[in-house]
Parts: sequence; C-alpha cells; structure tokens
Amino acid sequence: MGFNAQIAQVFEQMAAMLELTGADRFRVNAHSKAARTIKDTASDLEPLADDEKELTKLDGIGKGTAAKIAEFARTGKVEEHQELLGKVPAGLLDVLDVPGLGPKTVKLMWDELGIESVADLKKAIDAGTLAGLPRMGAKTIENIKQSLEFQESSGGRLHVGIARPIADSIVERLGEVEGVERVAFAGSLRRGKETIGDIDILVTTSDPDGAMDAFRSMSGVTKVLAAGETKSSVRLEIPDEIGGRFGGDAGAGVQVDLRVVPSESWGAALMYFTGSKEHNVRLRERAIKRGMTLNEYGLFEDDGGDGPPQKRGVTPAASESEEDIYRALGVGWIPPTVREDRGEIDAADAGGLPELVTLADIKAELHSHTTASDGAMEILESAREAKSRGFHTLAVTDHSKSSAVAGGLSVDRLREHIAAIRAADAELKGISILAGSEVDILGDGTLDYDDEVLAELDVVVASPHAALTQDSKKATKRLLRAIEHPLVHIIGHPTGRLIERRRGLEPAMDEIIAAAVEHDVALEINAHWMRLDLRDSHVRAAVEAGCKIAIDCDVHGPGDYDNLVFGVETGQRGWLTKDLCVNAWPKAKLHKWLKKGRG
Ligand code: DGT
Ligand code: CA
Ligand code: CA
Ligand code: ZN
Repeated sequence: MGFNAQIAQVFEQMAAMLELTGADRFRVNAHSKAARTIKDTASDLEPLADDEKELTKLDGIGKGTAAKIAEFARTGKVEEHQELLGKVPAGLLDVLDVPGLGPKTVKLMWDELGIESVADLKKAIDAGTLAGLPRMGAKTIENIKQSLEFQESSGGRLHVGIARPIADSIVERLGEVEGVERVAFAGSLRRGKETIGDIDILVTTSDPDGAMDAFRSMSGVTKVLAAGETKSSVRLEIPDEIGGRFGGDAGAGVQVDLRVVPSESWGAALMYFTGSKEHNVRLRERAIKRGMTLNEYGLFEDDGGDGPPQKRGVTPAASESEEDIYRALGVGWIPPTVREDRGEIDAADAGGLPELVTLADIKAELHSHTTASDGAMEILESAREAKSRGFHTLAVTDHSKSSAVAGGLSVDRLREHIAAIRAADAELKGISILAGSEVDILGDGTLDYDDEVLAELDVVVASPHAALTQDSKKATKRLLRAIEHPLVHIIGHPTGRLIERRRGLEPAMDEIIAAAVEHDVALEINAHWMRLDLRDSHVRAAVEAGCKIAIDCDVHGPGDYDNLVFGVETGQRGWLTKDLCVNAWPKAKLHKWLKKGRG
C-alpha cells in the first residue's frame, strides 16, 4: 500500500472507532472527510507530510489531521489511532461493514451482548440473543442474516460492467408492464461508479401493484426481501452469460430496489435517489439558503408551516424534471457522473462546469488486439465492428514479445503483422486501420522493442503488465521513463490495477501527469470494467493539469467495444472534456498528433 492509501485507512478506521466509542459527530465527520480527500488526491503526500501549510490547502485537511499525517510519516503510526485500537476490538470494524448495520446498532450489540466480531454476531443470531435487543424484530434479524451471507459470497459490491446490463434489462422489462409511464435506474449506477452496492430503479405508473408484482416475479429473482406499497427489494441471481464472463461474481446475486414515485415528482425522486448522498446534502443546504426545502417530492418555497410540504398540499416550485429543479436552485443541470460533492455545484454556479465528453463523441479506438496475439477477431473483423460504430480510426496494437502468455509478437512476426494491417487498411474503405503495438513497459521502464522497430509503427501504446507489486518509487521511475520515450503516444492502463482484485502500481500520480503533459503523452482510461485504469480521481487530476487522455476498450473480442460507456463515464467522473480526449478528435487532428516523434 502506498502512503496515501495507508493514511487514508488510518483515518477511516479512526472515524469508525470514534463513532463506536461515542465521540461527537463533528470529530467523526472530520476523520471520514480527511480519508476521502486523501483517497482523491493524486499527489503522494509523504514528501509533504511536514508541510502543514501545503497539507491544509487540501479541502478537509485541518491542522489536527495535518499533524497526524506528519506523525504517521515520522513514526509509521498515529498515537490516537493506536489508542482507539486498544479500546475497540478489531473484529468490530468488520461488523460495521455488514450492509444495513450502522454504528448505533453495532455499539448496542457490543455494549449489551459483548459482540466483538462477525463470528460473535452469527452466534448471537443462532442463539436467539440478538432478538433481545431493542428494535430487533424477526425481519431485521433475517435481513442481517441475508447481508452476512451476501457479503461472504461477494465481498459486497458488484462491478459496474456486471450491474449495468442487468439494470438495462430490468428497465426494459418494466417498461413493457401495463400502466408504467417512466422507468429508469438511479443510484451509483447512474453516476457511473466503478462498483455498485445495489441497483436502484424508479417507476411512475398508473398501476403500482401491477408494477410491483411484475418486479417481484421477474425471472432471476431468488428472494423477495421487502414488499411494500411503494418500495420492493429483491435479490436477483446474475445470469451466467453476464457474471460467467469473468467468473467470481456470479454466485452472489445482486439486490435490486424498486420504488414507485408520483409522476409529478419524477425529477425530484430521480435526483434524490441518484445521489450521491453528499451531493444531495449540498443541494439541500443551497435550497435552505434560498428559503426553500428540497426533498424527494420536490423543491418547495419555505412557507413556515410544520411538517413535510408535500403532505400539506403545498405546490412545489419545481419537481417534474431534474432540469427544473437545478434551474430553480440557480445552477444548470448537473450530469449524474459528477454528482459526488467534488466542487460540481460551485462550478455550475459560476458557470464553470465543463462540457463533458460523451459516448457519441468517441470516434477512434487506439488499443485493440487481434488473433495475432490474444484477441478473438481478425484485423478486418475488428475494423468492421469499429466502422459500424462510426469510428474513423482503429489502431491494431497486439502484444509485444515479453508478453509470451498473451501471444506477444517477435520482431519478425510484428513486421509481417504490420504488412497485414496495411493490406487490410487498403481493402476496407471508410475507416483508417493503423499499425501499432501494445508494447510492454519492462520493470525498469525500458520498452520491449528497440526504437528502430517502434519507429515503424503508427501508434505506440506502452503498458505495464508484469512486476505490478514493485514499490511506489520504482513504479514512478518506471512509468516516467516510458513517458519520456519520444516514440510513445499512450500509457495503457497505467497502474495495472484490477478492481477489487489487484491493487496494481501506486506511482506518484502527479509526477506521472506532469511528465505526460511535458512529453505530450496521453494517459489511458482503459474502459474494461475490471480495470477502469486511470481511475476517476486520477483523471480529474490529469484534466486539471491539461493532460491528454485516451479512452480505449483494449478490444479482445467484438463485445469489448460495448465497454466504451464505462470508460466515458469514468472520464466524465474526472471532468474530462472533448478537447483533451484524443479519441474524440477529428481524424486529421488525431493523425497529426500521432506523427509526433516521427520525422
Ligand atoms: P451504492 O448502492 O452503495 O453503490 O450507492 P448508492 O449511491 O446507489 O446508494 P444507495 O443505494 O444507498 O442510495 C441511493 C441514493 O439514494 C443515494 O445515492 C442517495 C439517496 N439516499 C439514500 N439514503 C440517503 C440519505 O440518508 N440521505 C440522502 N440525502 N440521500 C440518500
Ligand atoms: Ca445503489
Ligand atoms: Ca439502494
Ligand atoms: Zn491491451
């Protein structure tokens, strides 16, 4: 783990333990906010650890937290964290991670029943003692049991690439149900997050019972968790053709919530259930400042009355569409992908929220594999697929010689392949097929082909594949060396992380970004939902520095082109605009840039 990840974890644990030991909200929030900020920071904080002035420039880092960062850099520990660890049993933090269990309940379990671990919790459920706690009905206990089982089998969160097709199919099925007027998914899925806790679906309908029945009896439902008048929750199994592609996730299933909302408050409900919670909090504060109240039913003028305005028959100032509500709050519509309380409301207020890159803007794929290495398509097959999606350019970038397991090409085979690519390009009209390579960045930062060979290629994507556990300093040097190479266009999946599976490299991302800007190299957002590498927070830092970004599908089979949406949404989450995204450029501009370093 890099320094930032370690200190963020310390603050996260402190927040949880402070809450369990009954500290006040303010202190708890200060620590969780600090953890979030550090996770979002691209620069390595270790060299700054003694620089209080620099540290406190970061949103959410005050003098107290800055002192703890310094202490951690100096001693490898934070005294107060250690003290808390002495007071709170380690296993209790795992109990806190069980979905549906908040600190209040966990504290009660600990105080009253001596529960100190997930194992204790299971015993208390089996022995029936948990039922003795206040507000602990049979239904609640059953839900805790379900959560425990779910957590064991899945680790809790689902890749966006698995959740999205499931949600799309539910939306489609519900759209066909009698009486249903509008249907959409909300929550983290609509915000394009890399992993999803559960799927949130909203409908408006003239027949709520009909929609609920249809939802609960959909094929694939393994359990109905809740069946209310306006909300149902089910557990859904993951179809093999979706989960099976990468294994692992398929066994666990996913929770899906359906809410029936009044059609006149569609916009307000969609906004509320899209979140994020932090974004909603900021919006409500803004409403209050303007003498209004915002909730999931609408935006209401404050009339001084008691109780929720919608219950008193007050007509909302805005409620039917998100656009109306944002406008009434004095900001333009904010795209869901940036609703994370990372400055988007202030930016929108000042007219400075940038126009984000969209799926329709993408016109080139610059990282693709064919049967020459580990891809499933021939050159022309892949090119036809790219062309059918309206692309003007496809770069064929098979693996280099060191990636032996992926069928990496020897220099001789690469030269034959280049000839085959040129022939395919001549044969197929309406798209440019470029000859490239995804060349390995070796452990020391050198590239897997000689310069003479690289110079024969139109596109060089340099990627780390092996030695992904090297320390942060080595990783930084390695990537910098590749970026400084005059023939490199793009750094492919810069960290090599696999979401929830492999941490990958942890280079000093601000140095990587600065070098990429200096040497006119693009950093990739690998659109595969297992990777999404660069991640959103790194994209944001890159965009702020004016760094070029490539969004590529790393195509191995025809379906991989469909992953583009996840790359684009990750880009949007990093506030990426069209002008910095090389795949969104017109053909002439892109091809001119690709000439860099070549005669
Ligand atoms: P997830 O499911 O963990 O990936 O994340 P979300 O963002 O989908 O969260 P979820 O499913 O718990 O709730 C969906 C949205 O509903 C959330 O993004 C914002 C809204 N929401 C839920 N609970 C609260 C709350 O207590 N306060 C506010 N302001 N909004 C909430
Ligand atoms: Ca959710
Ligand atoms: Ca939910
Ligand atoms: Zn690749």
